[in-house]
Amino acid sequence: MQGTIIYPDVSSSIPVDHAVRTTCPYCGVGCQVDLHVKDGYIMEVTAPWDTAPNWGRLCVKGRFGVDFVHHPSRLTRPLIRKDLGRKPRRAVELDGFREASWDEALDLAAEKLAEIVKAYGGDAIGTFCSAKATNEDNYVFQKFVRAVLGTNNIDHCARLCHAASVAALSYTIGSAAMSNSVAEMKHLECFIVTGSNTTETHPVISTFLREAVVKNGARLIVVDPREIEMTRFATLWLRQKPGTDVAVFSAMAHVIVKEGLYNKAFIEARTEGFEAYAASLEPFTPEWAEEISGVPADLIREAARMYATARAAAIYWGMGISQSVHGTDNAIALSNLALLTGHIGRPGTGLNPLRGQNNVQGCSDSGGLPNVFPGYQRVDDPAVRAKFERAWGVTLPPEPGLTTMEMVEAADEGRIRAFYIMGEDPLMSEPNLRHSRHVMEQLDFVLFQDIFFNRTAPYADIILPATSFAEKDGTFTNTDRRVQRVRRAVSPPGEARDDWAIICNLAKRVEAKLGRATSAGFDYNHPAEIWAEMASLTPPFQGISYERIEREGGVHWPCPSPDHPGSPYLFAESFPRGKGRLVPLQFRPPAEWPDEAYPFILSTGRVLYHWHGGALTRRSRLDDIYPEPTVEIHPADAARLGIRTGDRVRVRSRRGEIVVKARVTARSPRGTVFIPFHFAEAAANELTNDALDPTAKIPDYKVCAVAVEKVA
Ligand SMILES: Nc1nc2c(c(=O)[nH]1)N[C@H]1C(S)=C(S)[C@@H](COP(=O)(O)OP(=O)(O)OC[C@H]3O[C@@H](n4cnc5c(=O)[nH]c(N)nc54)[C@H](O)[C@@H]3O)O[C@H]1N2
Ligand SMILES: Nc1nc2c(c(=O)[nH]1)N[C@H]1C(S)=C(S)[C@@H](COP(=O)(O)OP(=O)(O)OC[C@H]3O[C@@H](n4cnc5c(=O)[nH]c(N)nc54)[C@H](O)[C@@H]3O)O[C@H]1N2
Ligand code: SF4
Ligand SMILES: [Mo]
Repeated sequence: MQGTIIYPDVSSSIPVDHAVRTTCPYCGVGCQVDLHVKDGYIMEVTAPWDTAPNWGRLCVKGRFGVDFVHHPSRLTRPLIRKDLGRKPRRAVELDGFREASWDEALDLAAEKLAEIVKAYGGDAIGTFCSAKATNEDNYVFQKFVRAVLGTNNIDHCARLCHAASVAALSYTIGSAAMSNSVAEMKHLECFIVTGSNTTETHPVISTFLREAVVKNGARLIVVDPREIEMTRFATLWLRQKPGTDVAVFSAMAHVIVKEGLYNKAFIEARTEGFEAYAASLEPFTPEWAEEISGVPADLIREAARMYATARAAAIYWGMGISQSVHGTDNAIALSNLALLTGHIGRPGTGLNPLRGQNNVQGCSDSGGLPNVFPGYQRVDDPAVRAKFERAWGVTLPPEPGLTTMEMVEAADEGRIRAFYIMGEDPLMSEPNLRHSRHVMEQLDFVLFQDIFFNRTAPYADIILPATSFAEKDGTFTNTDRRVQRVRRAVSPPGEARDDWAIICNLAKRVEAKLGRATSAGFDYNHPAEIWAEMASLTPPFQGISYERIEREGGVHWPCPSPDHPGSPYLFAESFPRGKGRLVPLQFRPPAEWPDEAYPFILSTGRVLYHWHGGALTRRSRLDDIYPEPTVEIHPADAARLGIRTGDRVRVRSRRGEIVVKARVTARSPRGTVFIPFHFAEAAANELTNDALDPTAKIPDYKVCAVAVEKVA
């Protein structure tokens, strides 16, 4: 992308200076890696063979993709916008900023934030914490936002990710974390993978899942519109039309009830609402579902029988389920299946939303959400709030704050005047970017903290350079709730500082400007002290300490005391809400559907070699392997439009347009085109729809209507 990394000239026979055990910074699998360092550079990445969760395995990103750490375009000094105060704010590139000292940048940032708090109250500030940063970074961030800025307006990319799974599982069982562990995967007997392109997005987990099929003869049911690699290992592949999951999974439930394949004992002991739920399934016949989804009725029957009659069966899912205006219903449909069959609470079963970012589980666990403190303790529960008020010595706001997309809306309406964005790239990751840009232009103040000048940085007023995972200590929590260490291996570039240290320094300055005594406490010498404070306030973490992680490699929460072994799988005896709720559903169509003007469905998602907005992977060797954006289009559609692989095509929606190269393939079904959202030069989110799921407030990234034409 911009410049190349120049490594020192060392012969491979020279031993490295040291190797440091840490956690991969990319996905939620949380692979353990050893960074081999020579002359301050990470020269090689290997995987220890003797530790969970990856047992020696790594994917291409973990092995070859961490070179972004040494990229010449890393942010190294604080930057201040030259035309500070000009409204509306323009997007400016790096030359629109000047370098500043830490003192100047932090003082100015504190002054701007304090001004807004004084004039409009803390709720006029919206904040975004980071699933790429550590638990400790995020704990301190939410403490600053709540205790000093005085608002609960804090959210992060989980909102654009598994928000619907969280809303659904919180409602049906009372906890949204993945119920079972990675270690169980290779022993699976039967499992459903739906809306998860596992080989590209959770590659190391996919190796264990495939091992279960290849070595143990496990039966795999893939439910996905796209011919992803997992379909090659599937016993059954249900290829539904995008956006029709409630129909397919409810029809499976219909078969299970009609054929008496449900688990009576489990339903009686552990669930509620069976009678009403069973009655609600009446219209969901497989034949009806075939008409809606295109999946043959007999295939739905076969899948229902295979899942229900297995001794143990698990469900794994990803964004195909969650990122929909009916995402909550989709995930409830999966929860209904598990509760109906009793496939939960034992090894090899469970409801398993595969978490995406390296620390998206941890960022939520650490309180990076508008409605909860660390450990999902509700901000509107007076007893909980009193506990945090005592611990932090402040009065805390009692109402839940706004979610990501609600903050964007509030900024549009002038209720929010400033954003503080740490380690996110909303101007690549939010839907309908034209609208997001318009909102950024209206704000009074944008504080931005990242390791790179990403595509959101041009809208910043002040840019604070942070350290990357390789330069800091802390913890990440992976998809199966395993808290693992992140360890400093190399020195930060220039004057970059750890996120938690930047926030502490800023917090003290804002407190001073607001004339409040420093009572909340932002004096830490090491992230271990931050973890200890968070654990002391968060019952499920109380048995986890840095010393213990050092000895055991990682600990699965909940772990309420030092002698507790940790919890690789959940819900053996009961659900956090007591009984599991079986919930009647209705099928509803997507928010936008193809018509004459926009005849194709656009589905967006990921490829193996790239990460989200590309801030990291496009500054890595991985970019040489997959250097440009493409649109996947079915051969029949391509032939009709005269499009061949390599042609440039224009893709238009009601919100914007982009030009990309065509890749003609039958991987996506006829009538659907697929575009990865990693490429700024053709950002898929120019096209996507910002209609939201009413409960989870997640946008529909998997279905919107577009027109496709060849560029002459
Ligand atoms: N290489 C790489 N890996 C990543 C990431 C990355 O950016 N790059 N990001 C990480 C993050 S944050 C996340 S959340 C995960 C996401 O991981 P995934 O959820 O696996 O990623 P997506 O590419 O969004 O793919 C979702 C799948 O949903 C399917 N799908 C589309 N429409 C529907 C539908 O209507 N119903 C169903 N059931 N399925 C549908 C698609 O065909 C695709 O197979 O990946 C993580 N891992
Ligand atoms: N069209 C479409 N859009 C989507 C999706 C989709 O499937 N389709 N998926 C959605 C999903 S599931 C997600 S999770 C979001 C992801 O959306 P984002 O979280 O906005 O995307 P990232 O590119 O991962 O942004 C991470 C930023 O953190 C920075 N960073 C990395 N490490 C550190 C650190 O240690 N400290 C700090 N301060 N910064 C750091 C990186 O440089 C980068 O700028 O995108 C969503 N958007
Ligand atoms: S599977 Fe995920 S955690 Fe493991 S190496 Fe690949 S990107 Fe990193
Ligand atoms: Mo995600």
